[in-house]
Amino acid sequence: MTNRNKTLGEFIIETQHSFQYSSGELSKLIHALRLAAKVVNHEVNKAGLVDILGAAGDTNIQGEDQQKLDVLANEKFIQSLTNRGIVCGIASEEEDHYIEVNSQDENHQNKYVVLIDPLDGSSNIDVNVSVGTIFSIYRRITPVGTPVKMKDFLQLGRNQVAAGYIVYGTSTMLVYTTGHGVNGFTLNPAIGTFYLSHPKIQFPSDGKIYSVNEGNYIHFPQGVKDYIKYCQEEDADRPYKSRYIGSLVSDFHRNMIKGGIYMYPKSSVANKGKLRLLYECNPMAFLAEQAGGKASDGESPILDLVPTELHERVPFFCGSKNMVDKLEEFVSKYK
Ligand code: AHM
Ligand code: MG
Repeated sequence: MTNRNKTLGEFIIETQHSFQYSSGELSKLIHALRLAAKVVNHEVNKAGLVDILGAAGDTNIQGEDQQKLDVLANEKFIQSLTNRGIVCGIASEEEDHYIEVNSQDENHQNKYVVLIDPLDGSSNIDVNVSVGTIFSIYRRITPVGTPVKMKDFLQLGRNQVAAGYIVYGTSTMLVYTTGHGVNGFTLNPAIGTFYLSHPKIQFPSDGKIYSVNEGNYIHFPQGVKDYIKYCQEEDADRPYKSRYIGSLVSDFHRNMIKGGIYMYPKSSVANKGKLRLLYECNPMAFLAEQAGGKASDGESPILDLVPTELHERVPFFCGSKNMVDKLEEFVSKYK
């Protein structure tokens, strides 16, 4: 059997030994995410057929309308993760507070916390544009068997033991890392199996795509404006192409395959940008670094930022290493 047709299940078993804690629990956790991904994929794919589109009527903690599929994806991932006795806590973009798992059971040995954005880019759902799920996994730092605490979630991105995303696109892919490179698996919908389709993904060190919501240009810091102008200037390999789906997972995925930079800067109307550090930026930054790319808040590596709250936002620049270096060079001129 070649790498090309290895299933995700086989891959998880084969690579389990390379994980430093190697008790099999992380593997079970990835299995749980894989299962929920298939269920959510099924729901996303039939979104146009049944009456599950549109806002559910609630707003989440950031004051945004929740789409019904957000709620459903949130439920599915939480269910799948709590059923297996592996995680001690879950934080989700769709939940105001973190969820304690098994906190009543003093004998539980659950070591992992999961932070998740169950359906990112959900404003794209009702126009049939790709959405994604993003996940980030840490070992708890408080003692096993005790209720999970906020500090288990507010860890440095560098401490992540695994991270990944599912992109519900023209095909559905699960892409993840456990700190040994990045591998991508494509779902064969006919039989419901993920196959290793993109082994050892590498971010090209240079790229020709920049992804940013240019409608906000007027509000961006001058360094970012200058970098955007640089992207648009005529030179040997420029102007770059502008590609912005408005779905972080999809924009990131394309840039990682083709080479490019994704930007969500701070602005004069949002002084920390939009994206959430813990369950959007950190997992993407871990994947980017593992694939040879780079992620920064404009000055410092995302993975070195000290989180202070569950839903905090941070400016985010992520992609091909040389492009992010260049962006930082422009930003540093206005320090
Ligand atoms: P969400 O978590 O509410 O879906 O917001 C995150 C999304 C990203 O996927 C995307 O890159 C970005 O928001 C787009 O924001 P904007 O419409 O402001 O460009
Ligand atoms: Mg999101």
